[in-house]
Amino acid sequence: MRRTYDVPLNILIDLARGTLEEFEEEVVRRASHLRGIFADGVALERVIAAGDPVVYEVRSCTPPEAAGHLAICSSVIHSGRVGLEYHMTKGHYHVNAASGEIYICVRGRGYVLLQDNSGRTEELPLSPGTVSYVPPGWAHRTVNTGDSPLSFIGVYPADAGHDYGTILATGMKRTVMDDGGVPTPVDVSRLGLKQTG
Ligand code: PAN
Ligand code: ZN
Repeated sequence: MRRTYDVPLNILIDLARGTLEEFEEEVVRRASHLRGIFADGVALERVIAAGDPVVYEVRSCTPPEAAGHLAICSSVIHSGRVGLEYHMTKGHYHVNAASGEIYICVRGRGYVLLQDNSGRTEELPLSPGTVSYVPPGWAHRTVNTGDSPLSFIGVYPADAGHDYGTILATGMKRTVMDDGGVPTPVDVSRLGLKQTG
């Protein structure tokens, strides 16, 4: 039965996996959905040709997209690399710029990369128990730097909307690279590679 979210209710999270057990929508993003996201487009095409792995999966509860309601989702980013970068999400601004978000990390290790449209950037490390506060107006992208899945729960205004186009057009300033075995936040320009797609 589809939930209408007009009465109080509980939603179950599988705490071992860090995923919603009850949800209305699921999105599976494979490497081939992420052209233009990674700095090393050649490495990405190799990963796609080698089997096009699932990079991340998002389950969402979908209350009405109206002021006052809160959307809840779980994201699992599988461990993996594209060139010197790690598996990561597309990243987005919220269309309604007044919408913030919180991420509650349940499993794994990584970073949430943030930037605002005045050029400020921030990287917040993620590990089980971290609650990351994304203020209104900050784009956010999540990176799994570990050997196991990174899972987190996101809570945000149901009418936030997702703007992927701005990040696709401009890229994000910062990324995380494997620097001699150490996941290190760096300027994308440090990678010196061309994006494709
Ligand atoms: C998250 C993200 C999720 C996937 O639920 O949507 O982690 O990332 P992309 O949407 O950038 O592909 C969230 O921030 N929602 O607002
Ligand atoms: Zn968001």
